[in-house]
Amino acid sequence: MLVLLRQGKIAKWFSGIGQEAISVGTALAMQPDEYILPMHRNLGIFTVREIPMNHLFSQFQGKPGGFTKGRDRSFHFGTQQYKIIGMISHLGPQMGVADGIALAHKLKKEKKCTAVFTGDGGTSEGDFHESVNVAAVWDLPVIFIIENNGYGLSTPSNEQFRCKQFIDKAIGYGIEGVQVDGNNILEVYHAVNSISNEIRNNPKPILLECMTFRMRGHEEASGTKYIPQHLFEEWGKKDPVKNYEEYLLKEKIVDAGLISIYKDEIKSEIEKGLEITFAEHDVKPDTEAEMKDVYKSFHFIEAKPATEKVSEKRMLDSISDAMKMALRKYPNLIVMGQDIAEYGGVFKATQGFAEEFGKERIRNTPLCESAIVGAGLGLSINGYKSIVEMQFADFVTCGFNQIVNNLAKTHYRWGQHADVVVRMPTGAGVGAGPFHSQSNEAWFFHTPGLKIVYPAFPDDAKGLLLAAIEDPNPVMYFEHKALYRSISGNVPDDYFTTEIGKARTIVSGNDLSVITYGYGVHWTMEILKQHSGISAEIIDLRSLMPWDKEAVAESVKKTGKAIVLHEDTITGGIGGEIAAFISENCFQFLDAPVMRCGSLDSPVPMSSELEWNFLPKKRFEETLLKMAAY
Ligand SMILES: Cc1ncc(C[n+]2csc(CCOP(=O)(O)OP(=O)(O)O)c2C)c(N)n1
Repeated sequence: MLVLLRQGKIAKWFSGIGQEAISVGTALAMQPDEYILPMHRNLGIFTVREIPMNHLFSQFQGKPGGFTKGRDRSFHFGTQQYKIIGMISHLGPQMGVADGIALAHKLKKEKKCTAVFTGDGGTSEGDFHESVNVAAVWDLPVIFIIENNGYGLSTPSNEQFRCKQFIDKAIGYGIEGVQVDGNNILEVYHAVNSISNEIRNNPKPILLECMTFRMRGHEEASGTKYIPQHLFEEWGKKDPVKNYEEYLLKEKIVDAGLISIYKDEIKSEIEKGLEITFAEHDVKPDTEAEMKDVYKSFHFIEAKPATEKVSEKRMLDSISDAMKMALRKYPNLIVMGQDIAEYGGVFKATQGFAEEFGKERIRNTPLCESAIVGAGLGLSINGYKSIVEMQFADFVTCGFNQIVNNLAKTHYRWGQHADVVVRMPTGAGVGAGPFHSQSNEAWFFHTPGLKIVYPAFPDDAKGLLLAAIEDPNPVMYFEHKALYRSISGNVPDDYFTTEIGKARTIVSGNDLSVITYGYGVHWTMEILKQHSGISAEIIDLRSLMPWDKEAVAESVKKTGKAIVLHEDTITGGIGGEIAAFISENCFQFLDAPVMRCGSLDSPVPMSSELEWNFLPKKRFEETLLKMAAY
């Protein structure tokens, strides 16, 4: 590996020299069909699971025969075939994913253990705390393996954490911690073997601390100058490979001849693998294929209501109804969120769910967004669907990384879909101030790999939520808190789906088009009632990603004028994208400049006067009149 790296034949490699016993011992002790979630130093996981060398080399060199078709580097890939779920660069998120995988095993009553790795540096991330805590509370059969090698990049342990050893942290989580000499493969093997045997039958997490040392730099370019030389000498004597070889010789289990045969065999395996990879052509960019893999392909088939029966429902009841129907339809659907079980959620969207579906499926979570969104991905990897309720859309910030880097990118990177719907009670107009009122759909709009829906009416709320749950891709589902109980409408009683990506014309008109969504639709309807002389066409986008370009273009071509209205702050809002699209594609049909209307570029204020000054409703009326008169 070192030679290849120096020759520029592999893109990046993080050496595990000195730490091999941990990867190899763990992978040998785990059953071959149990998931392992490794880190950047765990080459041994991949080789013990017998991934052909050429696949690994093609991955490292970004060739088509790798696991990511040249899209991601080194060990940043997963493979269901070998039950290895690779990392994203952010390190800690792996642990929440492991929780989800283990939860799926537990729900399926499979006696399986999951192993996840972190470095000692990675334990400083919030994800470590959240994930270990969730695993502890939910009794998940996960081994959290900490490779304590004394450094996180260049930062020594005493600048990284104050605890003496990590097993002490286990006490704080109410779980067991085991410490082993990570340079002794037999110790690692026996520890993982006995822990996994125990937790397969008696599910619970265990923290396994492996004491070790990194014999090379963080990565090859960064060197090791910051590490005192004597440490290399001391740990060099404990080299796990050399010591084990000597032990096997001493015990007469192998002799020099056998060792040399093994080494030749391995060398030839490596060389053959390299030859195949070197002969392989480079990836050829194909834009269509690149875009196709951003999402898992999914053929939407509209489900029509079986009967014509309808009931008047509030928005909130409709959302609740959709979730109930989905829970009945999909036995593998799990709902997770804070206070959603007996309490029914802060908005009562899951009232009565725990009684009907049980607390295994309607899961109260600890107060942690990142580990739970990660667990959603883990559930998806292991055969489940999930809905994750953010208590308020604002709190998604704490699960942001898992959404934009894990849920959104996994399918593009290595073909694993993330079958997760994140429910986002959003929006202002409820006097709740800057942290319970934000419109943050634009954060996700800019992240390839996510779908976004945002219904404005109870029937769409049901049809779109059911479509989102059917869709195997990650969907951000925005539901406006102010509309929960203020808007009612007839909703089909039966199961039905509404296609994601299709706008709805609320009112037809000829003078101008108002393109909007969410609360904006209701503001527009209300204001237009006061201006009956203006024939405006209201387009409710309903879906923001993908959004219905055809419907927008068709309307603008007819009316020649477009206002884009949203509740979100104006700068960097979705309206900018829509306005740009109209300008680029409908310019010759326009009789006026495209106008945008959004909230002030300030945080959302609390007091009603300030809040309605912040929101664009009043300014929209002015814009409407200006546009009509243009
Ligand atoms: C969230 C995040 N911050 C910073 C980095 C940059 N980084 C990569 S590895 C690393 C140190 C990791 O240390 P440790 O977890 O102890 O693992 P080791 O490299 O020692 O095996 C850092 C800071 C990152 N990858 N992710």
